[in-house]
Order: sequence, then C-alpha cells, then structure tokens
Amino acid sequence: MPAIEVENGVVDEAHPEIFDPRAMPPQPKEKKPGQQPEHVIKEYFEKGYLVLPNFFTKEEMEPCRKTTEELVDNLAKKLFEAGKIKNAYENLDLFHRLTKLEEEFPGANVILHKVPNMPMGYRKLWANERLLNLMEQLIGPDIAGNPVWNLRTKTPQNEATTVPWHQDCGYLDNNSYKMLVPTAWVPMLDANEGNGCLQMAEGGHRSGRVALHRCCWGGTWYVELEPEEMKTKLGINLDQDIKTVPVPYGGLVLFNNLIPHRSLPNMSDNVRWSLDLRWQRSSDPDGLWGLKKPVVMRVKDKPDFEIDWTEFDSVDRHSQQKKSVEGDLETNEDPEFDTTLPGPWMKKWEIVHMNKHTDRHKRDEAMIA
Ligand SMILES: O=C(O)CCC(=O)C(=O)O
Ligand SMILES: [Fe+2]
Repeated sequence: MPAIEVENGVVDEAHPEIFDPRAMPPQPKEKKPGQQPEHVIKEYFEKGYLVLPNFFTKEEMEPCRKTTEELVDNLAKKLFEAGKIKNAYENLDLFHRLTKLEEEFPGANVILHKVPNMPMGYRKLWANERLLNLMEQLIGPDIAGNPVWNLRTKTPQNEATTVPWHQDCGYLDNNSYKMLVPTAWVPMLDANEGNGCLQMAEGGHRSGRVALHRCCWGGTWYVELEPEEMKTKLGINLDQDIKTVPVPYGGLVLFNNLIPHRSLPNMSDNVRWSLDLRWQRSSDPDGLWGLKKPVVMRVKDKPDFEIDWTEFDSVDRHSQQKKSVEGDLETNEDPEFDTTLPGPWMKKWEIVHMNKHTDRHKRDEAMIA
C-alpha cells in the first residue's frame, strides 16, 4: 500500500446538532434490558458523557479479565522465547505481571496495546445484548462496531499509556466530525484518580467543533489539545468543567467523539486495564481513512441478525495505519516486537515534536521532497 493522502485536521466547520440533545433518537416506549430512562440518555447528549457505575455482571466481566490474562501470558512467552526477557513472571497476577515485563522490555505494553485480532472475550462484551440495546438509545437501530477499539495496558507511572487531552476526532478522519461515534470505556478493575481514570471536559462537545491538536506528545504517538485551545475554541471553563470520572469494576463511561478527555497518570501499583469500544450508525463511513470497515452488529427489524466477523478479522488495523503513513517500506525490524505506533492522524496535525513514532514517516517525506 502506498502512503495515503491525509486531509488537514483544521476545518472551519461546526456540527453541534450531531452531538447535542438534538441528536437524541426517538426513545423506545418499552425499555429493553440495559436501556436507561430518557433523562439519563439526555444527560449523555447534554454533558457529552455519562457514567453507569453498575452495568455489567461479574459473569460478563470475568471473561474479559481471563482474555487479558491470556494475552499477557502469550506476550510473556513470546518475549521469553525470543530472548528479550530473562523471566516470564508466571507467578504474578493480571495486575502486576505486565509491569515486570515492561521493566525488562520497555514497550511490552505498547505491543499488547496493538493486539491485531479482537479476542472472543472482548468481542462478547462489544456485542453484548444489553450494551447494544443501550446503543440503540444513542444512535438508533442500525448499529455497527467502529473499527477503532483499544486495550489500554496502563502500567504504573508510564508515559506511553497516559493519554493527554484530546477529542477522539483528533485521531479519526474528517468524516468523523459529522458522525456520532459513542465510546464505552470499560475498566477491568475499579478505576479512580489514583490509578489513572479519565477526566472529561463536560459540555466540550457543545460547540460542535474540533479544535487544533498537535503531534506528538513526549515520546508517544498521541496528539495533544492544549487547555488554552479548549477554552478559546470550545468554550470550556477550565475551573468548572473538568470532571474526574472514577468508575467501579462492572461500570462504564460513555462519551462521544467530540468531548475533550484525557487519562490521569497511574500512581498505583496495579496495571489499570480498560477497553474502549466504539459504535456508529451502519450508514456512516469508517472514520478511519477507509482502512478498516465497521462490523454490522444490529439491523433494524431483523432481530435474528447474526454478526459476521470474517472481514473484520481479516484486517489488522495497526498494520494498516502504519502502512498508510509509511507505505510499504522494507525494514529490518521484527514486526512482532515493534513498539512504535504510527498512524494517519500524524499527518493531519502539525508535527511539533518528533520521536520514534513519527521519525520514519517524517524521514520518508524528507526523502521524497
Ligand atoms: O484509557 C485511556 O487512558 C484513554 C482512553 C481514551 O482516550 C479513549 O478511550 O478514547
Ligand atoms: Fe480518547
């Protein structure tokens, strides 16, 4: 694949009606399991986010933890067999093992964050019946899973997993400025201020605008939205609107793709595991430069519809993202242990700071020029 053209992220457009209470679909008269009272759904559109502290049962969440344990175990074995680490730390639990792997092989958490295929344990949660019923209340009955989902491997005091202020549109293509992409952020333990839960800029979606982001933050692949820009461009009151959003195990945070948010540093001894899962209307584009199609999850008036994962499974988003900025460059690096995470968002914003994630495509551009 040759490197793709990427439109500049700065546009003089505002689409508040796609994200604010005007976007709320007609609400069902009879509630299905998982569906919330109308005033709660309204809060999502008014504030831009919503916390549901008790949503999943233990039976629904445990497979997620189990899946994560397996992913860590696979990674440990792979690193050990390749001679990259001296100890696979088999005796440590889910909340401590990755920290040790990360100590011995910095970037282990990034490799895990880029897991190419969505394991069954996560898939079940993403397509959970009650969660999709809830999605119907946000985007209506034709629902697809948006290809951007993430496992957050937030080891203690780690730069690469501490996400600075951003609007999710900052990482998506410009079509995403005109489509509602709800996210459910689901922690695998109680998430709080101490272990790096989220902060939201309440109401930061109400202008309908995407503000200026810059790339890349510190030694990471993240874009950054400066607080001053949040204030002037998005009308956020920095003293009043910033909310810290703890959420217990079994709960979730719902938000939209325009609200500025960040995650706090993890000052605890535990790995703060979470999943972020996204949906969209099936009729909307992927929001990801055409790199990976959404997976249809629900079709109006077809209660027996079954999800076909074949196409979704066949595309590794992270390798597509990398190729889309770097092209098919030959490298000597072993893709299995590649700890960089380049993607098209790096071409959408001004690069004010280069690091290992940006280096190669910038170098390539210099070569072309
Ligand atoms: O989990 C985090 O640290 C960041 C989450 C985030 O930005 C998102 O889910 O969009
Ligand atoms: Fe985000």
